[in-house]
Amino acid sequence: MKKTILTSVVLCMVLVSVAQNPIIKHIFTADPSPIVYKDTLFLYTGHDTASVTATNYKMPDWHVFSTTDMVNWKDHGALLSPATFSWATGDAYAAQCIERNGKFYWFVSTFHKKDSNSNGGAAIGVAVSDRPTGPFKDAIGKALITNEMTKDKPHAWDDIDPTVFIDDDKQAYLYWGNGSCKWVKLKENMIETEGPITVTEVKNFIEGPWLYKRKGLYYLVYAGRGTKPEMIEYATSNSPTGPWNYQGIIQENVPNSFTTHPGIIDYKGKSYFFYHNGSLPTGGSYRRSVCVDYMYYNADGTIQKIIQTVEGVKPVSK
Ligand code: FUB
Repeated sequence: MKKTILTSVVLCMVLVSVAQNPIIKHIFTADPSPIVYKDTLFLYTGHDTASVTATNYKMPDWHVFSTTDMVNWKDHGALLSPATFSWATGDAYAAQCIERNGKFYWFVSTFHKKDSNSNGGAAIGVAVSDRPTGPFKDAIGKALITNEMTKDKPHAWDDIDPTVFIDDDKQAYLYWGNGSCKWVKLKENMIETEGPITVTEVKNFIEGPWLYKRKGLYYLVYAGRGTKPEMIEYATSNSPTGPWNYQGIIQENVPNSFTTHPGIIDYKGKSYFFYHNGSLPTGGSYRRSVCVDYMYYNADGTIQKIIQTVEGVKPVSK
């Protein structure tokens, strides 16, 4: 009898220790955005707090987590919320933080109050800090992108989901959008746009773009096929401004969530794909959880299908 109990306890411990996904289990998290700074991987996420029966998002703030071994995650807390932006109201949608010249710029999507600068709707703001874990303050004092700046889509939430990329020539690009993909150059100060906003053709694009470069090729990875639960698809280009050549689906639907959202990073010699699903107990489309799995490239630069696992990734040395 004693032996059976001991065996069960050991088995449970083994199962718990191999089940890394979702990587954050004490709160519901969404829209992952990783960066590496000084040997530490920092993960910026949204925070779902909707009730089990809710039919829409309730996202009060953005959180920061960090790891040095890919399996132990430190929660630095809710380091930013729409309340930081005097012009903002409503939910803390997808965001991405990026470092430039020792400062950390956290580009966020939230919603604009009705005031002299905007008639409301989704908007993109920027918070800045000297450290990856804050304190963060509004970098501009107004929104960087308002609903009025893009006219191609009639719905009020088309200006969400910022992704920022700095090219080798130091030019920064902001991509974003829901229903259509838009981009604009950023000045070196990262808080002003430069030149016109362009709407670019990206097959099956719905939302959640993630822009990066690998071995001279530009990648635009995004949530697509929004009429069904979302999948992650991607396109490549020889230029950060396109044209974008559609390459296919890399992640099928995720368990128990209508949306999914890519965040991609290389860390300590491996490529990682962050996303969210609804797999925690009582989880769902408005109670999502961030996961991570390996990402592999073929020799020609195409991305292999992401294999979603409960095990997640293995520890790397600190
Ligand atoms: O989390 C709110 C919204 O759901 C995000 O902005 C989208 O990318 C989708 O994940």
